[in-house]
Amino acid sequence: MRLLTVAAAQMGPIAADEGREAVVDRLLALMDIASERGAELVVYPELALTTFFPRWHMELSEANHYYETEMPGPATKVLFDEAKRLGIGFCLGYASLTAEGRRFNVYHLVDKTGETVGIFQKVHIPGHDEYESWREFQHAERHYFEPGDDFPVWRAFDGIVGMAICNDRRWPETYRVMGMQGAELILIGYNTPLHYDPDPTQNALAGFHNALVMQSGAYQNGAFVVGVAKGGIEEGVDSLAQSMIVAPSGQIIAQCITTGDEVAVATIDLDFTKTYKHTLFDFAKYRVPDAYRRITEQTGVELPPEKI
Ligand code: CDT
Repeated sequence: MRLLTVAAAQMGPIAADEGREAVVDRLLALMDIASERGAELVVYPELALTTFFPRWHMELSEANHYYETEMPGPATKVLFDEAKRLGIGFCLGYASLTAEGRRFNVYHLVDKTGETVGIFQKVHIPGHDEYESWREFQHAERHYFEPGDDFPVWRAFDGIVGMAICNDRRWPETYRVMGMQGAELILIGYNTPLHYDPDPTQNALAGFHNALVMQSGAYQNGAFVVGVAKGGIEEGVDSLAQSMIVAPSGQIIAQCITTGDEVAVATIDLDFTKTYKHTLFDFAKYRVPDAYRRITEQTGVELPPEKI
């Protein structure tokens, strides 16, 4: 058995004027609760240090204060210090502005000794680039972030760990690319508004779709998935909560029940991944790459919109 106690540290809303120090205090409180409950890894949401600023369209130069230029920085060092003191790892989502002026939506994994394991850059950037006046609120992630181009995995926490951010979780390739590298534990943070302007018929299905994709991704790749929300009504926009820990069986084994700051904990056995990786989803034995290639070649054309 390779037992690991993991915590989904869900956050409620972060107000636009809530300073980094106040937010970090909340992260520390969640970390302490997780640690008291035996967690060795605490997983925070996407963009966990600020409000979800892509709901507003502004000049990039006006948005700079939402980005981190160093990690740890002056406000976040205490999080690294406390985690090291407690001997707990963590995964933190934030907006990153690099020295070269590049902007990414990242997930940063830190081990129990306070050392960085890896930094993942969100690949599937949803929403739009230009201001769109017809929307109730903006989702201008494509204005604020460039996409990453990889789903790496890392050996950490005695297992093989991968990361994804929010919209990435809706795409089967996200899990499969990591699954092909043996991922046993996939960490996912999200901010999912409950109102989707391009097609409001999807609004009522937000919770269903959230569970659907993470449970399928876990099951079809024999991996544990930890999905962590920033939920509740933030600056007037209601977002999905329902953070969850999913087993390779596809079953939800822990889930948050509020829309605020809350910790859901589960002790998982990373060896349980073999139950699926070595049977139904034995990739080496059952995948048919030649067929997939042929099908992709045949269907890999872009359909004009009227035919979709
Ligand atoms: N943060 C994020 O990626 N949210 C998206 C909203 C999609 S609608 C633009 C999500 O997939 O949940």
